[in-house]
Amino acid sequence: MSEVNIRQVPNDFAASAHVNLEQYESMYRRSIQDPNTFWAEQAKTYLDWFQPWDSVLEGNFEGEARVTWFKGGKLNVAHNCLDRHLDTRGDQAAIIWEGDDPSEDRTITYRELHAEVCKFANVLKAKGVSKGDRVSIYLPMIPEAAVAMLACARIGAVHSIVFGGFSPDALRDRIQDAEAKVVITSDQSLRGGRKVPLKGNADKAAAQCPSISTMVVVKRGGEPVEWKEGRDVWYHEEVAAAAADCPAEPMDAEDPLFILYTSGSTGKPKGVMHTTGGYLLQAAMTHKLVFDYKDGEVYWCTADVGWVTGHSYIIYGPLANGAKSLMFEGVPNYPDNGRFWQVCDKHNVATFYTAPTAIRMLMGAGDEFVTKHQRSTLRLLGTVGEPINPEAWEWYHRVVGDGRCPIVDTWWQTETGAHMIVNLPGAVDMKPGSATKPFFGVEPLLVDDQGNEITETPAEGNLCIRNPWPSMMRSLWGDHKRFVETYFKMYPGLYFTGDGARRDEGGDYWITGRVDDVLNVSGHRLGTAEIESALVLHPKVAEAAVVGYPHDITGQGIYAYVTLMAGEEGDKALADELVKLVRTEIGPIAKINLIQFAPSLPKTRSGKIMRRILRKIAANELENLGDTSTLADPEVVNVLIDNRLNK
Ligand code: 6R9
Repeated sequence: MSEVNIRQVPNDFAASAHVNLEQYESMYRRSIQDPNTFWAEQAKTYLDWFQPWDSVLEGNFEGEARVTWFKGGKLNVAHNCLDRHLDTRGDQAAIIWEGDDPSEDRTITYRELHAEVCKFANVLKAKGVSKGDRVSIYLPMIPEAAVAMLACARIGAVHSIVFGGFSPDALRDRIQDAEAKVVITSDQSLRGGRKVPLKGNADKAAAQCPSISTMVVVKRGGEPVEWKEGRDVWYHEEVAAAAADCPAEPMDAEDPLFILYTSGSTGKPKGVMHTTGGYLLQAAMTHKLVFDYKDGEVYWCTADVGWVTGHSYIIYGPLANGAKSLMFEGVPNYPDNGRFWQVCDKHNVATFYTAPTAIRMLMGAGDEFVTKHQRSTLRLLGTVGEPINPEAWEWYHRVVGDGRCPIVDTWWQTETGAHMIVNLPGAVDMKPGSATKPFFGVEPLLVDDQGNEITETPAEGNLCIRNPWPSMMRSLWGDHKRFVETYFKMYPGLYFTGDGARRDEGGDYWITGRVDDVLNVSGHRLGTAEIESALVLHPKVAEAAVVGYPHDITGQGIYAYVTLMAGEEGDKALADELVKLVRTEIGPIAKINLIQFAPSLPKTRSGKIMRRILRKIAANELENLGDTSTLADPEVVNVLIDNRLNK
């Protein structure tokens, strides 16, 4: 890997960028040497405070890893994203919404969004929601999702968005864990011309959620839905009757803003909890500097608000900066594979931010879908969600960006809240496939399996972060013990990311992917344990082990090894049933690609499944299976190899 292909940001771009190399280096140095002064300055620059804080950073990653930023400071996220812009840009677009159907779009100004948020905040209050209460949001990519988030923030309620592609059971688990009072959904969702019955799913979930007293339903698809009198209300009716005046609740910087469930290596999904001040600061600052956002530009992040990328980079970061944020309801290949670029031309998009899986899919569809559109307003491209392979990077750069737009590769996580390692454009050269250098205040390091820091360079190891940063999660909802155990036990005193990384000769970081039992399929995180739990629900299944294997489009595919109960036969029909079962339990995003029925699984003498071997067989990498001598029955491996499915 020594001949790294270094690419420079074009001079004219660099000349007008918010941050150049010299500034990056001196600011980075200050952010590490004197974080309190550095972040206090940023907090005053980027946010509006009702009352100043008592202390900037308190706490560290030792012991219980209790960390606070700007404690005692009072602010409100909705005020920062809406009210403070009204005088200067009240009539400017806040959200430019593009529907699934290319003939449908809507522009919502800051003034309009502010009014709608105030009204809906009053609706929530009238339904008994007050500061600290949880509200679940299960909506498609429609403006009401932004309204719901900001209305919660305005009154201090904690939102928990559940991606619309999750099943009723997954929604139920998340509502129950958060003990939400209200769930906000829509009659249907519309994606790629297809309707999904979201309200029907929410009904199934809510039937098992005694905490839910109200279901607010947005009309989107227009088809009839079941109605539970006394619980269900229409969004449009409630909002029409609500007052447009609702003061923004002064929140402590450390009051919770949202919970977002994400997959971990074990057990049920974790409710990652973010708070108010530090989160908004780093979301706003990275949005401005990483995307080199200039006032008046149209900025487009294609993520869904059900993921952290949608939270930080469709809603909170851009709106805190008074940006024009494009929100897209549809999919990249509807009505055809040119949709992204057609939308870029239609709305004069300057910044475009998407995931490698979408880039690879569109690359496979052919250049003509891109080149038939102008893309002349594009200035910067971004990528997130998984490592981008250099081939996809080159195509994105050359074909989509006409070789003229820099690409920012942004590494971060649900847990980190905002960008952590990224090539700041105008300051840092690009290296296809590398996220390169830490953002301000972030100290990455590599640690070996024994927990020793690897100080030499180049090197490869487990990626950790040394000190707290403002937008880090503060806890797992209702389970601080699990928070400590998951992130701070493995390497005491450090935050463990779960990712592996390489540091090259130049000191730049290359994320190599998860080193734990978390899969990354199309940029979506899925725990192998969740999928295994779903598989063993089937009466014929005795045991299951799930691993990822390299997949051209989705990055990773899902490979399941299934052992059946004695006397049962594995055939195509049963495999199909199991694929369906997992889809029903978790949702369409958990699509198993390959199921291998196995008489038994390779285990150590203590009964631990040797996933390392299963991963190699699934990847069809048979040369280097490693040491199998500790297996209880080494012969099992040969049977698995003979019957492997990815040849
Ligand atoms: C923002 C987001 C986090 C995991 C993370 C890593 C992978 C994200 C990446 C990347 C390489 C990048 N990941 N961005 N890997 N390069 N630029 O995706 O959050 O859904 O929590 O996933 O995604 O493995 O640990 P989340």
